[in-house]
Amino acid sequence: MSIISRRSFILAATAVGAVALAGTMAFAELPKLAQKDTYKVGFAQTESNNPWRIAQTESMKAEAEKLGYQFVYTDAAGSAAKQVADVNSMIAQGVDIIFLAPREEKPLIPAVMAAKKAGIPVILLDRNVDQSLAKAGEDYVTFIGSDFIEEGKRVAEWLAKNANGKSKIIELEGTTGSSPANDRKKGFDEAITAAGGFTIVASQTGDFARDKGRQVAEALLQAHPDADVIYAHNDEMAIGAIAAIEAAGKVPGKDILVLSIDGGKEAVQAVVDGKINAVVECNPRFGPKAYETLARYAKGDAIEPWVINTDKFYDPSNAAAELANAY
Ligand code: GZL
Repeated sequence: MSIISRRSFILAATAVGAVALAGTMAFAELPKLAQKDTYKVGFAQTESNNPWRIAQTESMKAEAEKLGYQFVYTDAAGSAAKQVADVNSMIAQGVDIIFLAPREEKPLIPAVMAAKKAGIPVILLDRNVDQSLAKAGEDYVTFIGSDFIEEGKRVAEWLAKNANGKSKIIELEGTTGSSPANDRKKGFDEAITAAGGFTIVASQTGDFARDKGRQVAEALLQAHPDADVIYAHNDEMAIGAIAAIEAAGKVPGKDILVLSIDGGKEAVQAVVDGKINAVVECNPRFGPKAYETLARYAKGDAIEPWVINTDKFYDPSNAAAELANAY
């Protein structure tokens, strides 16, 4: 090989190497967000099967409109696979940023990575992804949401203080594989076990849905007639369980304690009425904090890996006074 052709070969090889490295580096970098007067934002919702999710969507939409942002919305109707496709469609539409409420922790990883590869930053809302597969600050900007382990723990701590001898627990779990279901179970089960004197006689998913919650509660009450506590991972299933308890000829809140998480108006009213004994709030109004985090990120602020939402607590001591503020 002549000197000239050898030299040009080395230059060419170096250039190819640099491009490949740059390409790899680009995938390793968290996409940035330019500071602009307006944005085209995507919100990939998991489903609209209950008041909580509807309130979350309304908050995200209303705040975007207030800011004059273009709002691209999709509803996965309860399918993680469709939610991945929804994110891919937002990428194709060239949104500036994607807000994603991942239905389950693992199946939405490809969506997070596809957005990153396309140079579009993702902010996770309300539900998280599996931390062994994707990381805040590397693969997505941050997770904005409640501490679900703490929510489950707070329910258990209230029960340990107020059970008055009741001890046989039926647990109605949220959507299988979702971070709120996983962590509300972990937080409650660990704390109630540590308290001693309680038994979880059955634990089954009601998919965060009212009617499924009612059906599962009916079946489990028949299988466990000695059950005297129902812990539901959300209000919808707790309200379904109330119907099941009454169908069994028992008094909810008295014969069988009912504990819940979310704190929607209907559940807080049920606390006032004595049918639910205590509820940990999980506020769905994400809009203000979501777009405030967008603005901070665009400005170049370092965003904490978890922007934590604080949750209120409702029981007979404050439910009537707090009812007007519930979502
Ligand atoms: C919690 C959220 C849960 C609510 C349910 O952040 O993901 O999903 O607790 C909703 O009501 O379906």
